[in-house]
Amino acid sequence: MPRIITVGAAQSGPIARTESRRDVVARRIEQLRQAHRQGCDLVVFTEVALTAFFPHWWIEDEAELDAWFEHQLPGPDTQSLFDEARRLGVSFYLGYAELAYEHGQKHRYNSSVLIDSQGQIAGKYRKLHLPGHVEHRPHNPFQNLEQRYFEIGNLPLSTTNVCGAQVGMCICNDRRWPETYRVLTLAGAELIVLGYNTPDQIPEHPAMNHLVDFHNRLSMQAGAYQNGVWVVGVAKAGVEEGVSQIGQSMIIAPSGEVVAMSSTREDELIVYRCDLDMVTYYRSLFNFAKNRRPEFYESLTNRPS
Ligand code: ING
Repeated sequence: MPRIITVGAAQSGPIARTESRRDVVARRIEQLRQAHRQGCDLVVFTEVALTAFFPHWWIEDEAELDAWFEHQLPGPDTQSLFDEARRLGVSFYLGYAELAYEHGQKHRYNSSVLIDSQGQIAGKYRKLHLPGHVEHRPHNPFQNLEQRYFEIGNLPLSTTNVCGAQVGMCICNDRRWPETYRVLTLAGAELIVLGYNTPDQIPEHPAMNHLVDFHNRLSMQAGAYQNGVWVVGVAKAGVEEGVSQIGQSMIIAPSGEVVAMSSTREDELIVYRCDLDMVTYYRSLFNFAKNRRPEFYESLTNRPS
């Protein structure tokens, strides 16, 4: 009996600064319903899927900054999303800005959760690889202040069983680091899900601008093939508060083939029936137990640079 999980990648178009969470949640619920109608077991939303990507602009006031974060999840504005997922029996991945109190201290993370078909939080992750900068760069056409607004995650890359699949989570820049896929795969991932906010230009590195789409595809296709794992990457796309972001939400098979890709930079759902037995097939090529030599890698990687 083939092990199939039907996955919906729910790309988000731009979210305006002035758009209420309630209105954005309504957009996400509409995608959830569309996915259910198309037989999805799991829906993957994007990074910071409930608001505009506020690291793109300078914020001085702490209260103003905190307003961009979820102080509880689910909270008053997001409970309806969890309730609808439970009613429909659909699991989902949600990227969001998390404000957490740990040992009485306030912390801010770029986070994601995996929600099971009962609407319960089954897994949680906090972004480990934070791009961007701390200082204001007024001469840039936009900022990337993730290193100012978020702390480095303090939760391990891990996998959770939802919809009968071992699912690993990561977020945006994490997808550019080969370790992300390898660690999640060694942790048993059959499917890796992630969201991203990726501008179509890099202010500090204009020479790379023509490669932004290629690097997006390359990172995830390589991660999928070299680890024999399904990869689902979901964009916050379009021109959001003046920042033009790529779309290219895609579902990638363990072969590295892109089996589905978005064709707009708006709210768009792409769906694919992912055969988890492909993971077993490709792992026969990449037999981690038999063919990896970690005892050599560690010595190589631990060499002083
Ligand atoms: N955004 C971008 C990303 O990793 C970036 C930042 C763009 C880094 C291009 C390097 C090159 O897709 C986030 N939010 O990580």
